[in-house]
Amino acid sequence: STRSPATAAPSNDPPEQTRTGMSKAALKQAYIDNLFYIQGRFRDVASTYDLYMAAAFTARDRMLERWVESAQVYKTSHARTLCYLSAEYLLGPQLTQNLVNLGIAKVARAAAEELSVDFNAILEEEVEPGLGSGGLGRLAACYLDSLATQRIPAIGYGIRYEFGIFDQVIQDGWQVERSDNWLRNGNPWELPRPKISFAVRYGGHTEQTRDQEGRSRVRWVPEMVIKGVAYDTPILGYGVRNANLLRLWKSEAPESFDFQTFNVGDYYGAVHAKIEAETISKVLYPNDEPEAGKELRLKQQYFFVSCSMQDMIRLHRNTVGPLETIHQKFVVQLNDTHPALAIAELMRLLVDEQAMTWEQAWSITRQTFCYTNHTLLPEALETWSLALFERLLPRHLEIIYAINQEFLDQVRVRFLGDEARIARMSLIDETHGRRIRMAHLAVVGSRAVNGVAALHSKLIKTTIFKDFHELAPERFHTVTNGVTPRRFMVVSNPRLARLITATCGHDRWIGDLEYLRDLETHADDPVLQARWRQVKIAAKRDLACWLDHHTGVPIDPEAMFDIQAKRLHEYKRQHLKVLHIIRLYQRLKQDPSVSMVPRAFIFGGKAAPGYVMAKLMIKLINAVGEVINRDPQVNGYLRVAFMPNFNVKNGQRLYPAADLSEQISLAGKEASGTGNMKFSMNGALTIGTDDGANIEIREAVGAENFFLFGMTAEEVQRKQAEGYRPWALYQGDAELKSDIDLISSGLFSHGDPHLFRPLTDHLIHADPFMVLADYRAYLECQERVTEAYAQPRRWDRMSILNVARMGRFSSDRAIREYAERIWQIEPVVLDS
Ligand code: NBY
Repeated sequence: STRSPATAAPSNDPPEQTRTGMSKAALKQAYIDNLFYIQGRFRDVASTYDLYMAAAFTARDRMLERWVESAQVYKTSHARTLCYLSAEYLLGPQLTQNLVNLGIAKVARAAAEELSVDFNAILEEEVEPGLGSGGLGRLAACYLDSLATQRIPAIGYGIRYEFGIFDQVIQDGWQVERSDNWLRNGNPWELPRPKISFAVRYGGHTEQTRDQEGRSRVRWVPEMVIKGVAYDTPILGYGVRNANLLRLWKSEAPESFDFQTFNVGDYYGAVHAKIEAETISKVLYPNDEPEAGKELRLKQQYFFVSCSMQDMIRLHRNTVGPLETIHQKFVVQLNDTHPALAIAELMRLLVDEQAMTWEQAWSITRQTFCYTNHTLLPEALETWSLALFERLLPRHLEIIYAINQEFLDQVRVRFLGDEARIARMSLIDETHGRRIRMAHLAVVGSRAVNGVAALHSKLIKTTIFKDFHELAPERFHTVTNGVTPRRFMVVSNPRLARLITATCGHDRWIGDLEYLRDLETHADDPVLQARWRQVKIAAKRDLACWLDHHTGVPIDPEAMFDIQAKRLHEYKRQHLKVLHIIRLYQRLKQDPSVSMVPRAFIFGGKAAPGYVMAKLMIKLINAVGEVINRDPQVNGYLRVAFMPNFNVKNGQRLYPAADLSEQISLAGKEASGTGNMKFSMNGALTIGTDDGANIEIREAVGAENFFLFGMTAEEVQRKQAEGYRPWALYQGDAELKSDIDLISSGLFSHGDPHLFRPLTDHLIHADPFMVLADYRAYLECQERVTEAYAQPRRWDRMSILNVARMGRFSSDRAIREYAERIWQIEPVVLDS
């Protein structure tokens, strides 16, 4: 009957195991049980949403088993634990990822299908937690996956934003932001921990007092107190029993908030305080560069950092004990400067609340933290106005002053009388109104500092951190970013994964990506090449179908898929790509008989809501697309589509379908890039500049399998020092001039010559990212791309070799490097 959960089929599992059994029969039974006991539904009336939730809980039960086991083993082991502090985690959809890491992706699908559940439909139902804005947040998510896979005990700490990165819709070619209410249907992956909560204080003033022994102490009398509550998400490793923990903090008002004020009759005041407390974790700031002076953002940073440091101390107390050894048990990795306040907060907790001496607290703190820098753009380095900081965190300002004084005294000893150097290195910038330099705090308070690619690490030592490098060169490291092959190959490109496994004769590559090398000897095999092409065309068909449905742009899957997907930013130079498209368009219009490889240009990416130029670039892409796509004279050769709402889920549709990956930032500006790795791992060839991790990808796959163009970082520096004059380039290159002039003519703006003027004027007169300087080299390089694509066997070989040689760019390798060189943390093996 339909009144109680049906029995699926006789189970082969021992009875005590059925709840978390891994057989198909056990999974079917668990699925039906969860549908019934959690969703309160039986099969016939269950909605797709109910079916998704039942599947999620079925996976979660199995995850919890590993999680509890890991927690028990970690607790008794003497291994160190890594605390990864990040304001962002861009996790993406969880269900398939977790099934893969449980090792039951196939059998779970079969079980669902035997229950007549359309598995693809339930996957579409899943909303992703978009708790990040771009590469930095996604890197944190890849590292969580690899930390567990590499068996490193780790806790990811962050913020449980109620609203993540906005959803992007395109209206009339413009980006429109829609709020992302990702929690509206509930989140099956998290466990609320109401008992794990900490008070977080803001504002007020400090007082000098004495303790019982008569030592002088500081007491902070805050103006506002809120609390942070833990929400835990289990993170599984692949091919291991280890499971780690992502602990995100939600802000709430303290329980007692209303009574005090309510009793004196100020009910609205009490409600207001509650709203203010809840606001702190309400929304992610959608910028991929800091926006100066946002008070709420500083509150957010302090909020999660304070909860995390208090939690770390609590955990240490629960297990090993004496606070003096906390740096032996924990390492804290700062994902950029957003959590750098943790340095001052740990000092405060140790000195003010645990009555430790300043010297001992500083020694412990200095041995605990490590800092990763993710940007070289000087304007993107985070600073806080001193006035705001003092108002919100008066005690932390005192601590930062004290750290600064001690630090600058040391600098003075080394560089006697070099006051310019002192001013440059100070934690306080006195040149733009008084501001706190978070990057300097992060460097001074850490035992290791690293960049995210070889070039980037070299550049931070010679530019933004030059003085610090001269002072303590041994603290500077490099760890090139990586991405997880579980999500970006196995989950998102199952056809390719199957082909690789069949060709290599094993699937060891999933847990150790260097094994992709086994493909190399098959690169010229015509049978493999034919299958390789079939896999690519199938992915292209899927994407074309999705794009047609969501944008109305029909794309021929036989065309070359030329894709640029990343945040919209001038330094990433989406407009350089647009100039290339316009050039091809003009060539075809002038000579319709010109031979051309059909190309589909596909863009994806969000613009920061306040970044006017980036939003205008989106409009330009769509405007050019509109003209080209409806012009029958060219649209057999050229198509332009803008994928709306590029996020993890949609990214997973793009990477498998790309023939050509666009990585065309101005050399020296892209710290690493990680999309470049995702594309290449899926068999796309890269056209790219000498920038970030492109350089290392090219080295790995072979220069002959990579399309390099443009200036080097050194040439960029030299040109800028000489005085860069884009106007002369514009005047001196007739095609370049005519491409830019076509934009200014109004052809793409229904006759309005003004719409794109801010963009074209900026290119001609300022061009800070030197689009015009690389234009010619880019066009020429694209000719080489066309030539290679016209020789399918050559292209296939290059594509296979790209995949075969991408092993180094697994986040597993990156995490092993961090663990060995920076953290000195040993893996903890769980048996059974
Ligand atoms: O980090 C990116 C870099 O641009 C990219 O080259 C690198 O591969 C990636 C991982 O290392 N940076 C990035 O994504 N940054 C942000 O998303 C970001 C977000 C917020 C703020 C600053 C940067 N903020 O200050 O609010």
